Amino acid sequence: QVTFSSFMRHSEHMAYLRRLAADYPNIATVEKIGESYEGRDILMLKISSGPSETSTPKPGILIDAGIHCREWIAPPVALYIIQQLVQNSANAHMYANVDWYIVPNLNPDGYEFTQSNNRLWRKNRRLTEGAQCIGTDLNRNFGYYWMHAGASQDSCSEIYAGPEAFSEPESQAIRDWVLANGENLQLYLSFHSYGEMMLYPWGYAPELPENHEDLHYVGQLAATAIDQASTINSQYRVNSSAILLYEAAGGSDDWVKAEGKVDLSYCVELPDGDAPFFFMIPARQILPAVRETFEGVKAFHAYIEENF
Ligand code: 0X9
Ligand code: ZN
Repeated sequence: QVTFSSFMRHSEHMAYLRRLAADYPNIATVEKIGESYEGRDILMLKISSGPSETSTPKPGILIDAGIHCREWIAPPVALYIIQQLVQNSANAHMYANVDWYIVPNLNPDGYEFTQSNNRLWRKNRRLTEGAQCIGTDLNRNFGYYWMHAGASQDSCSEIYAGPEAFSEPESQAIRDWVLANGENLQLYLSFHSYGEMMLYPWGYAPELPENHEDLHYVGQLAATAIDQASTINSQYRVNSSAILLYEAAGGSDDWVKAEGKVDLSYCVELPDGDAPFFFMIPARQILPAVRETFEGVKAFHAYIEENF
């Protein structure tokens, strides 16, 4: 079970997914989409009421969290979405016509390292052959305009992009799943922290995709829903990554949009833990943060259900 009153270990996240799949076999299934460098499972929970009964397939929503392992609020947000969909019957309508694919922890090695060694670790834990320092920034390792801007070839850098695009098992896991199963995906959300921002592509350069008006409109719908529900005074900003934040190539959001062909793709920068904690959001703020974020997810879902 999950209570959202404390941060859980990776093994507890995975046990929760397996438990749900066992308890709710008609709607929840677990798929292992890959393994981290140190051999931890990367699991996805699929939530679906079953195949479409018409000739049009159901739209899918792909969500991941934990790419940057110190951003501890992200996995609970994904787990709360899972809990609310599967275990709160008031939300059953949300998977009637839409399929959900949720990966609560894409960087389990890094996450466990932040639990036991270094709370502020950001990258994964693989040592590139011949490199000096451990770890690749998974959000610089995706293969769309890889290394174009805001990324480094110095292995000791926090934004080390890896020796080549998709050199890491964790980024490969999402890539391979999207390429094999992504045809009907309409929305991608990647949860990060912090800053209360709804970021859309492009991140590699201050240029906008052709559907930027839709991206902005839908992002704003979600942002407004969160702000209105917020009990911690969240105030989201909505814009493209490169324009609002900084140029940074190799992000999952850019790749999923460009190569995964998912038109609506966002990096959601969740709230922080207030100065001086930031990434180190205190456990008592988990519940308010996950609750308000779910209101944004409801707004995203409503748009997808209505438009696809
Ligand atoms: O720098 C990042 O990877 C993200 N910010 S964070 O503070 N969580 O590290 C922003 C990524 C935005 N998307 C792209 N640049 N593609
Ligand atoms: Zn991040």
